[in-house]
Amino acid sequence: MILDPEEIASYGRDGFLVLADFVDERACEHLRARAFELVRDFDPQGVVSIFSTHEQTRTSDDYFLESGDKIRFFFEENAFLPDGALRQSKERSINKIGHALHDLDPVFDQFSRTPAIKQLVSDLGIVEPLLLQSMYIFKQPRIGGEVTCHQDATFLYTEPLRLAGLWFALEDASVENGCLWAIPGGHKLGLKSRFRRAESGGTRFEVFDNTPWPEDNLQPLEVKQGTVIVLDSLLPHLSRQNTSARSRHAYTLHIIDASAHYPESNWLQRLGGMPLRGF
Ligand SMILES: O=C(O)CCC(=O)C(=O)O
Repeated sequence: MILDPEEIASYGRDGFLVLADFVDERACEHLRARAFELVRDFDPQGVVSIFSTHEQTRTSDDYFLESGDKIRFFFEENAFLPDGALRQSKERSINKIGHALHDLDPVFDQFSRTPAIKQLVSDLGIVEPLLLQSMYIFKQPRIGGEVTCHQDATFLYTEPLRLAGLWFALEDASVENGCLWAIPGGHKLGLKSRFRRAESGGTRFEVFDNTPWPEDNLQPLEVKQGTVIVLDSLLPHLSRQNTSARSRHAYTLHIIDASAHYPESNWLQRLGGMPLRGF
């Protein structure tokens, strides 16, 4: 076991767990260097045109909805000028890379499938783990956009709920550069909505409870490089805009249990047939 009984109890109580020094500095820097290489080799031309055509909603929806078994690059909302050109370099414009880095890139595969992560996920009660989704989040200096309060189960729903989120700090994260914030105990409030594929194409939210989050109870999770934050699938969490001059790189991994049903209505699907894998 990696988690002791006290940590398991606090995870049950708060809905999150902060484990400092889970990943060593070398591994964090190796992943950062690999992300920089992926961005260097990425030709934004095709994607910029997708986001700047008249059919913007449909084509950008498709680019997103087909990304479950691909490595795709998503821009910050304010990355484009009115004529569709990037305001600044692509290196400073990308919000995140997703969503199958862990299966398609050898460096991300190795980072995601260590014995320590395997044990952590087992300690969380996931018996037949499948690595569903990975994201490299840049939270760019000055323009890194906010992520509004949400539960991960809204986006990655299973029946019954068997989903764990792992958020790895690849750089120090503070209030200044847009760290995570969470509502301790908020995972007991129930699932508020599901983000699903719409029958008519695109996506829609199915809302079960539209009362506002008790955001007065939000707590900042300021952490050092190498920390992993474990998130219950129902935990409300967010990150604010990065207004500082420092980036805040993070890597996230979402793992489900093969024994739970994964609906075809979830936005994230592996349409190309590449199977999900465990550790
Ligand atoms: O890293 C962030 O800024 C937010 C990430 C997040 O909330 C998520 O991936 O669910």
